[in-house]
Amino acid sequence: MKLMEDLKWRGLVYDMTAPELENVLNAGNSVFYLGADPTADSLHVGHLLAYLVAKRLENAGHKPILVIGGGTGLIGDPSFKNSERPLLTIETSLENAAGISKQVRHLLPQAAIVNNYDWLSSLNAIEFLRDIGKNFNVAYMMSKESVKSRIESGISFTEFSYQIIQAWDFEHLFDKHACQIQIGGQDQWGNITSGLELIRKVHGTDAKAYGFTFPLVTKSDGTKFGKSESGAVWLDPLRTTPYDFYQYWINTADDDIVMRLKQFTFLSKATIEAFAEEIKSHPEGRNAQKALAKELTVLVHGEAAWKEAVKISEALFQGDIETLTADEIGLACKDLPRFEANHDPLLLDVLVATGLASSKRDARDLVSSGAVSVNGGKTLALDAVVTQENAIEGRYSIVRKGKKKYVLVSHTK
Ligand code: 629
Repeated sequence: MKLMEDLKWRGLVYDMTAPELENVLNAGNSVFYLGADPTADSLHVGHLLAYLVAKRLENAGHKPILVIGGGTGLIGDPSFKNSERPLLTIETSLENAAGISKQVRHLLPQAAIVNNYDWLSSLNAIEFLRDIGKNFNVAYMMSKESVKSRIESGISFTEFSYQIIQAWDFEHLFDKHACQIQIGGQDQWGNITSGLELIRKVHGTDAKAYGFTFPLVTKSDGTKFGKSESGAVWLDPLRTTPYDFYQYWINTADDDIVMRLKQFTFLSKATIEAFAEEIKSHPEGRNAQKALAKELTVLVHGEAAWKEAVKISEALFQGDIETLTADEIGLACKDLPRFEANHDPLLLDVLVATGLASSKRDARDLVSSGAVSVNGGKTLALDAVVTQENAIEGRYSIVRKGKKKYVLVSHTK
């Protein structure tokens, strides 16, 4: 399948600045670029789609330049934002840039990665206003959909100038690296077209340069993509554990799963169409979700992290978490009722305190009827103590009522 046909089938084409870009993309030998501002020290799953589109272009023979916006991050992109961005310090912007460069390198190991601080930081005010600013009409800048609402509600000259700075990046890459195409999400249309405006002013109206945008990722229930109860889903394993990352994708709604497989995986059309059938006939197997979670967890965190996430998920599902290591239990059980024990507690007290038993009397009945186990072993003694000595790696004990109800005793002595 040709690149454009594949991108369309995957729902990854929002807009293009010229119809001939289809042929340029299908030909597969152009230089293109994608930028990201270092507003945090990690990318999140919202960014991931953009880098996957870049990878698709790369796979089709195009050469990516990935711009890390160490310079633009100091200005703040106002596109579709309803308030002014807080200014980053230079240190934070460059530190964050280093963090996301590493992630980007991991996603596209072959790509050229550049930081626009390297060329933007030496630009002086006179050059900026004479060589670049002179090419922009203020009415043109104000008419952009991406800043329109802010013209009324308030925008600093700093953020208003952002589109010119991003435009200069494009012109710089066009001029110095023969970069003809900029890609970005639909929110980037205004900045991308400003770049084309500048390229045409500087290099003439025949200059061959193009913009390509992909759509925002949406969810069928109307909630925001890329957010879990605990906030954004990050690529950094210290911010979002690989297990939680895996869980995020596993929890994709049946209504969204086919679209998500198209956008976020490199699985073939035939494979995805088979999943589309399966989700209709056997949704309970959640095989499509498992495939999506596998592809992305392996891509971002590697094979071993994916295996561990699967192991934890299965242990929770089958109810044998006693088979996990202490670290895995820590990951798997962070949403379980937890009893923090700084001394060895009485089993009955654990049952009552965590709500597994409604009263001390209920707790006694449960224990003497054999419904309670500690770390997989049945406990009938009413004076049983949950000891650190017998805990898994000295850290956790699993107290279970029946098959599926359990709490975690965390030994903190
Ligand atoms: C300098 C900076 C450039 C070109 C682009 C940029 C960054 C751009 C931006 N992008 C978003 C970001 O950094 O703000 N001004 O968070 C984000 N992007 C990926 C997609 C996007 C976009 O990183 O383009 O649409 C999200 O899907 O919002 O010379």
